[in-house]
Amino acid sequence: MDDSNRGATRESRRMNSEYTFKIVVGGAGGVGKTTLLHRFLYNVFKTDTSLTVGVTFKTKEVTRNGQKITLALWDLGGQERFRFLQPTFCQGARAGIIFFDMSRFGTMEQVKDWVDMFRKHAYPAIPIILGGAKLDLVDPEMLDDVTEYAKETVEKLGLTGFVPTSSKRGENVEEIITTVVDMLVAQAASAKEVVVPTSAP
Ligand SMILES: Nc1nc2c(ncn2[C@@H]2O[C@H](COP(=O)(O)OP(=O)(O)OP(=O)(O)O)[C@@H](O)[C@H]2O)c(=O)[nH]1
Ligand SMILES: [Mg+2]
Repeated sequence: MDDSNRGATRESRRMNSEYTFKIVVGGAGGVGKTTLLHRFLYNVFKTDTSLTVGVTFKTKEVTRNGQKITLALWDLGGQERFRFLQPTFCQGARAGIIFFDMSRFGTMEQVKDWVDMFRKHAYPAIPIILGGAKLDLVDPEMLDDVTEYAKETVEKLGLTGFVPTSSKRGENVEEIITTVVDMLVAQAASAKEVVVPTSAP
């Protein structure tokens, strides 16, 4: 376990959380990952983010259905030059969110590389949500096409779903994270229910 993971676990114990989930957030440079996480954490649309050098890491406690959950959110820098570092940070992740910029179609091209990296370095069946960023910048005439394209990508790459978001308007920011959290809680709860048969005497 690396230092930040240890930190998250300590934090989780201190806050008496039932679960700690590490979530990795990827996607091409400048698509809006840091801005979305900032909006989620502080409910502020920050316009002066600088590019993420390597990775940043934040924890937040959330309550879902009366359960306290500690989220360890890993914001991976999207610039190509940091790509060689990212596999290390994927280790131990329970879920991933990969963003593309809905106003820059080209950023979708990198989604597959991020999917491959999460599957290889976190675990093969890691649930991954495709996040569409900057919904507020999409030309309304293009919205149907972008949505269609995103849904096709979800299908083609076997992802869990697509959530369009706008950090500027605050649209679906909370929802994209809670979708992941609820999925992980359900997964963890069903794992707990598995009864291991005792061997016959
Ligand atoms: N209009 C609009 N601009 C946004 C939105 N989200 C992010 N931006 C802008 O997009 C730019 C890049 O955002 P970042 O959050 O730094 O992008 P990033 O994905 O973290 O980039 P890297 O750290 O280089 O990987 C910033 O100028 C943001 O203000 C949004 O929802 N709407
Ligand atoms: Mg960033």
